[in-house]
Amino acid sequence: MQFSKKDLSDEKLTELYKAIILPRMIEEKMLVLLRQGKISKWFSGIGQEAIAVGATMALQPDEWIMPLHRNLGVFTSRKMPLNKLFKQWQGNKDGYSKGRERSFHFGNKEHHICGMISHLGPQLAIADGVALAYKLSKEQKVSLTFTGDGGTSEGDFHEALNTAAVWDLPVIFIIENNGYGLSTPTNEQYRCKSLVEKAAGYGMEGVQIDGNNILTVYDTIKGVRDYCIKNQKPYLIECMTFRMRGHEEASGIKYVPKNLFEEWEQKDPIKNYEEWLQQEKILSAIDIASIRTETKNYIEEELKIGFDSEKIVPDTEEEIDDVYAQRVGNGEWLAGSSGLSTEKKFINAISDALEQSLSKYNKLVLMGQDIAEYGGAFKVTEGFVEKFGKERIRNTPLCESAIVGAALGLSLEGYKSVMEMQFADFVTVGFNQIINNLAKIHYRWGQNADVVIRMPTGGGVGAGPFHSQSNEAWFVHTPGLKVVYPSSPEDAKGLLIAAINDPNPVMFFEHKALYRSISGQVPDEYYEIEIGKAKHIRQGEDISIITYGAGVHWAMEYAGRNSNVSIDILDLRTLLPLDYDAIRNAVARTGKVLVLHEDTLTGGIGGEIAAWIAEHCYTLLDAPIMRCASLDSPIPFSIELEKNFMAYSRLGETIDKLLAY
Ligand SMILES: Cc1ncc(C[n+]2csc(CCOP(=O)(O)OP(=O)(O)O)c2C)c(N)n1
Repeated sequence: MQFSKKDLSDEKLTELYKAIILPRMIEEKMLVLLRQGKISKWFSGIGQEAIAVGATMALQPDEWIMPLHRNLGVFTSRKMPLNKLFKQWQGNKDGYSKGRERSFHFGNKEHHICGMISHLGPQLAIADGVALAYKLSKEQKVSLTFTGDGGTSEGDFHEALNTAAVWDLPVIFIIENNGYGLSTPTNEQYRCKSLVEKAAGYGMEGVQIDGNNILTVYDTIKGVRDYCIKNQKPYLIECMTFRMRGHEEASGIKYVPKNLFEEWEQKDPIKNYEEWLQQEKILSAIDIASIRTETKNYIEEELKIGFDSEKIVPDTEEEIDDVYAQRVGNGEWLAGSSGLSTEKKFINAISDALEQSLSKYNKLVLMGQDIAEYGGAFKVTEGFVEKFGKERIRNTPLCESAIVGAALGLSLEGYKSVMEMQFADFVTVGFNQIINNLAKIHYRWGQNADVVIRMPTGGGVGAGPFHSQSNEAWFVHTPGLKVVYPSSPEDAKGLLIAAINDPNPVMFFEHKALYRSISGQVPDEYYEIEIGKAKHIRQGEDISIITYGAGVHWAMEYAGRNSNVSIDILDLRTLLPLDYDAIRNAVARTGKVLVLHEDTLTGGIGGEIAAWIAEHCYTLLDAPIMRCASLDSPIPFSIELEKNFMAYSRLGETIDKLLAY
């Protein structure tokens, strides 16, 4: 192995030595503890330390890194207290995730590390978002993210690299090519000669380097960092290395030919560097022995603290409380006071909320397909580019997953973002980021995801199975998200402003059929409507209809046409969290409840509401709880079939059934 000192001082070379032996010596200790049953699972990075350590040392300490499961060297080189890391690995309350996450699945804002989720791929686009924040704030910084050779096959790799290239983002993408993805060798993973060839396909520069040579890694990444900042461009680095142990300690290595271990043992990053330091007389054998003793003592001392901690006593209230970030100025919602209002269509109320929020927050970015000059598929953002510029009103490539990930990255740097899903249906290709990254991050390690995803949803427009679905129930089942679904222009504006103010990820459903068919008085000023508060919109005595979105208009229309029935209507407005007090009051008012929604019946939120009423309001009921929902089929294209599909077509008969009790 050839080492080149370049202009590095002996102190720097020694610092790098100390940094690279720390993760190795910790791991050697961990393997002993694993055998003793003191920790449960371990993914080894032995033999690959030069990459994590070299990369981290080449960056500034306040530049974000997105590491993976073999990158202990990132955590140690950022000087995280070892005792706290030990607590983390044991699932201790005083670790970085209060015992909620395993091994390296956590992050920490103070150390600018955004840990992975189990799914390989999604962390790449988070780096795009961080780099976008740096770019918008004109900071001289890069973000750096890791992937394995296996991870490069994920669609997220493609989306993240493409977005970084198109948006000219200063991101360093590092591939740790260690020969295997679990048991899959590289010849079953990709067909190009080397992974760095992929850089050209994205229109970015790339280089393949020896990932076992700490000086090569350090020097390359320092240079690449300068390049990315100066040119405002991403860069791909393929680091060649080898996984010297099993995928994880329990999974064995039978499938790896023995000679490969022998070959790579000769290229061990620590042994080689140590020998070179001695040859060059930078460190003597005595120096090395003393550094090793010092490191060993440090690990032992920290272990004593780390292993001397109490077992977790679950606190249910804390578990639930930590799912969401607290709203700033919690409890005080900004009510309008001027009394001035204008008649507006639903769609214009949405535009109003966005426009006023963009004026209020310099650090608010809008992202979506065709939202800039074109104004979006529904023209919600028409004219915004002229007012707020293309930096903040961002057209995105066709890559929902990367954009949701980038939104999370923006949030790490204190930005807010609103992403427009062109149609709510397309959320399926950004699903993983929403469900697993955005929704869970606050509970996992206390980081919030200040993101609103606008979801033009629903049918009645003859657009067929992939442009008309109601998919709100998918998200209601995911703790960590908020799900908002307004039915009137006034609510749409106030709720969207509140959603943008909320530090949590909010799925904001906008019914497409209401965009231009519904108008109402909308306050001119900037105001909020409380998230989680339903609205009692019609007083009645015979039955209570609990509904939201288009259902509110169906119920109102039916009540208007049938003056012989006294119908009480509750508009839920927010589906997660539900307003249980308002639901109870609605039940109490009539004793007969119908839950109405456009979403299909089975697994729809109506089932949840009905179950809650049965459990908590049984004595208030005079009839079974009824549900009226759309057919349990995909939503069809033909207008006749769509009408038949819709809950509305069975509303009258369901009400009659209920009244008959
Ligand atoms: C989306 C997804 N699919 C499958 C897995 C299971 N899995 C965990 S690690 C791994 C191999 C990863 O290989 P590579 O990206 O080369 O990284 P390495 O483990 O070699 O460092 C697999 C298949 C996963 N975590 N995420």
